[in-house]
Amino acid sequence: MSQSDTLFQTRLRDHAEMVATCLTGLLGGDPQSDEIVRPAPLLAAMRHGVLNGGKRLRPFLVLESAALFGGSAEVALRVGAALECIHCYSLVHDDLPAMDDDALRRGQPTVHIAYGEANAILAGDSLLTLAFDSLAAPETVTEDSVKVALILALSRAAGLGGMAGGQALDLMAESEQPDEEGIVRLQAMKTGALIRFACEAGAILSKASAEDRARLRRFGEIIGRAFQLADDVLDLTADAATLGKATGKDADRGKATLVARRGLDWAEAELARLVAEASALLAPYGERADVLLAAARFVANRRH
Ligand code: GRG
Repeated sequence: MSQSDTLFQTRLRDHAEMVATCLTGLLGGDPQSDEIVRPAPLLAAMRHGVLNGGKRLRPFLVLESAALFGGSAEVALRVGAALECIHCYSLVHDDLPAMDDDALRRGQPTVHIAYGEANAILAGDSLLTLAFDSLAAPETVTEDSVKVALILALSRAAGLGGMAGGQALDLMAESEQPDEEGIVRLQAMKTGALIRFACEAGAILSKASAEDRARLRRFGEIIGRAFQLADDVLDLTADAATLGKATGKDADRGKATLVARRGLDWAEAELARLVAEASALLAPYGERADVLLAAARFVANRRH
């Protein structure tokens, strides 16, 4: 393992601890101003869906892309925690019987198994809202133009033309068999959009130049694509105990993935190509981008 890969592992672990502390604070029992009460079963379901491990990769990307441009780590942490709320909501809803119907997530019972379907739906709804609450809160970002840019970018990444829309296309793909372009597009929306936002957000909150922002956005698109490709490889090759969730679901549902169409050898070559593209993209930042590049390698090579 190279020095930057070791540094990446340490930072991923350290950042995850900070993110968990921040999320624990957001999910406290006391109502905030203008809230009336935080119902205990709903709060418990939300906490189960959020404070149950997870790599916290997306907040890591926010923190590290902000660090690249000298942005505030405190702000990046709160933006990353907001993003993690949306990621966790998507997992809670994705696991519901009407979607992927999963009983296991991060090695534990899914939220609807532990707290019932109604609480799981409401937990997802409340996490989505909490993310924007956290972004809008005065202690997260003080400058209005930055705050609005973050809220707009996250809305576009999470909603109709982003993650939720990608999930809809994914459900349609079970019966409509999209072509490769269609698969790439739906994956860029379903999985890629939040990862793209994670990388771009660091540039936004640091008030980086338009050129730097576009570069980080492209980096996010590339690693988002690598993330989904690696996930499809894992769905085909890993066992449920290693992953902490069910596997083989894509094939069971007749879902078209690029790996199923092109094969594992192609997928490995494509992952290497994406890492090389990411590396060329961040070359102008020199050593300062080493940890982000280690993140790209981690995403492409992850086996759990
Ligand atoms: C329900 C609106 C809605 C959207 C669901 C993200 C998503 C869209 C569905 C999840 C399906 C899935 C397993 C996609 C593969 C990529 C993915 C999001 C994997 C889980 O992310 P990790 O590995 O998980 O970052 P941890 O547990 O580390 O947070």
